Amino acid sequence: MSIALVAVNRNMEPWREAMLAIDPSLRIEIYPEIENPEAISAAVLWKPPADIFDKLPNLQWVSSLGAGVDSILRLDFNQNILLTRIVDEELAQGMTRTVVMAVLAWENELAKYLADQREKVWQPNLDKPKLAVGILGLGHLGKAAGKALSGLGYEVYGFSRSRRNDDHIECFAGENEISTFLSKVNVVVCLLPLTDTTSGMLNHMLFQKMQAGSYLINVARGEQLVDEDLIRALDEGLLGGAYLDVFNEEPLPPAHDFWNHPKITITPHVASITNIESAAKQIVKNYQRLTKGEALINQVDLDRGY
Ligand code: NDP
Ligand code: OXD
Repeated sequence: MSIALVAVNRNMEPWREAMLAIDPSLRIEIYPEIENPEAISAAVLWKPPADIFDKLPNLQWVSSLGAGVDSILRLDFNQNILLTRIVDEELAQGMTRTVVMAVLAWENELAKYLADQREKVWQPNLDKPKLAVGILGLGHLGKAAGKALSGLGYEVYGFSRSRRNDDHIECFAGENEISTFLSKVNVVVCLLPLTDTTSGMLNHMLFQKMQAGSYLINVARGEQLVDEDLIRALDEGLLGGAYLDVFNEEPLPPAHDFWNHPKITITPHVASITNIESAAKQIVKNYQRLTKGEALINQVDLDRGY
């Protein structure tokens, strides 16, 4: 039995080394140089090619290389294959720091002061907004970000599919409560998994339910945002600004309107980067469990899609 590492345009050699450092007996091959595809029973995938499941016909288990599994489930995924993802403190800490950075930059008008500095302009705004932050998605990452923001003294609200309880976050759940949730906040952070339900969820109708001039932070998936609706909402003043780390098309095409929009801040899908060493530990542990016939950790519910 061998493991395939499949992440096109990514150097997977450090992943192989990290996994072999934990268990030198593993047989690991890096796609597309797979000697015997029939012998591959497990694969670590990131944005896999569309025909990957035809090329590796005997997979028993697939792990995402990150937290999201949307790029795997959008393919013709055989429901008999076990699917796991990375759930990791380092990933949560990285995401928390990015979300905190985006909230602090908005609160402190960093973009305005950077522009003022370039013009040597001294123009303090002494009316800082009082921020109430709403987090869409109270999973591993959303909860961690919410806790940190609450620790910094922000009011924090959260929205999830099923009801959650949290010491730091006032929790809302389900379609009936989304309007109330949105009415309470002036910053919305998207940390939802991409599923059929969340695709296109960040749209004009949702923006209308937020307080006028709210800030949108999307660090989840680009497909959750309707690009034209964001431009419209910013131009109408419905939203005050947006921080975007993820995009419908990545890399963001040079001609896209987001690049030059004065109210949009862009980073290239780097909100939180999977730590190779800690992810390798989980992957090797799961592989060992698979070979012993034990239940895997961080398994994805294929019916829910996350
Ligand atoms: P989890 O699966 O732990 O949490 C998902 C949360 O979203 C849960 O609270 C879930 O509700 C909620 N949710 C799912 N569907 C809905 C819905 N339709 N309506 C309301 N709430 C919903 O995910 P993680 O926190 O680990 O990760 C979230 C996403 O972040 C990943 O899927 C990935 O796309 C993205 N990500 C982005 C990175 C980047 O660098 N930009 C890095 C890492 C991740 P419930 O609690 O009821 O199940
Ligand atoms: C992830 C990501 O899902 O990096 O882990 O986007």
